[in-house]
Amino acid sequence: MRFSVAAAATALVGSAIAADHLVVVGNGSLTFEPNNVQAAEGDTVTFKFWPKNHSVAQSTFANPCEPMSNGFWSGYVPSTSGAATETFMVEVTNASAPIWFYCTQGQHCTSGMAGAINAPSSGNTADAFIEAAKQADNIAEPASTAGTGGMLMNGTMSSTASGSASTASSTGAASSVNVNGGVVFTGMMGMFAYLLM
Ligand SMILES: *[C@@H]1O[C@H](CO)[C@@H](O)[C@H](O)[C@H]1NC(C)=O
Ligand SMILES: *[C@@H]1O[C@H](CO)[C@@H](O)[C@H](O)[C@H]1NC(C)=O
Ligand SMILES: *[C@@H]1O[C@H](CO)[C@@H](O)[C@H](O)[C@H]1NC(C)=O
Ligand SMILES: *[C@@H]1O[C@H](CO)[C@@H](O)[C@H](O)[C@H]1NC(C)=O
Ligand SMILES: [Cu+2]
Repeated sequence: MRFSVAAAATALVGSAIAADHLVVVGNGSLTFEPNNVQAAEGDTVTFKFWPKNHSVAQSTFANPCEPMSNGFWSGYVPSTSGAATETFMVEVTNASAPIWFYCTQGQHCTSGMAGAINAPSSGNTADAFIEAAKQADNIAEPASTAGTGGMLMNGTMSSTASGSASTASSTGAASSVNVNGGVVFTGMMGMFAYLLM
């Protein structure tokens, strides 16, 4: 456990200048806003869910509405009014590698509910990806557990909590974190221990 705590402390220091980028999910339309987040390495992206019952899953440019193997998955985050208290955060570990994602609910993906992190401005652009999503013949949802590859949080993060929360990696570890005055790490220490082995 001592190594785990050291790793957590290092991550805290390292993430002090990392930015968090908000993605508004389904606020009155079947969209992610913005639909192409520009994020630096170490930055986090937080998805916030408006009604009705959306999700975000990582896919590939080639298959926009199907889960990428070992990709992230929020699970469904329903809301009846305004943003759900539950949010999903992923960390960008390589700013040169575009990350593609979509909503797995019903026909949302083929309605264009898809987006990207660091999509290039030519070639495989975010617009081209969304157009491809609209043409997709197949929509599938991940078989993985809600929270895979990121952190599900329930509540508003305080400024002191944001640094530690951004230590979530998108390597497939499922974490559930309750931010309620403080941060409760669930599975995080195990994840650090794993990374150090
Ligand atoms: C949600 O949509 C409403 C209506 O367009 C807009 O006024 C509001 O600013 C949006 N909220 C966010 C967080 O984008
Ligand atoms: C959200 O959608 C999923 C998948 O369609 C469904 O299983 C779940 O029951 C829905 N949740 C609510 C609260 O509607
Ligand atoms: C980052 O992504 C780019 C583009 O996919 C890849 O060429 C590069 O090897 C990746 N870097 C690391 C450290 O994984
Ligand atoms: C989030 O927290 C609230 C208040 O503690 C609780 O009522 C709700 O069930 C929680 N939601 C989830 C998805 O854990
Ligand atoms: Cu949706």
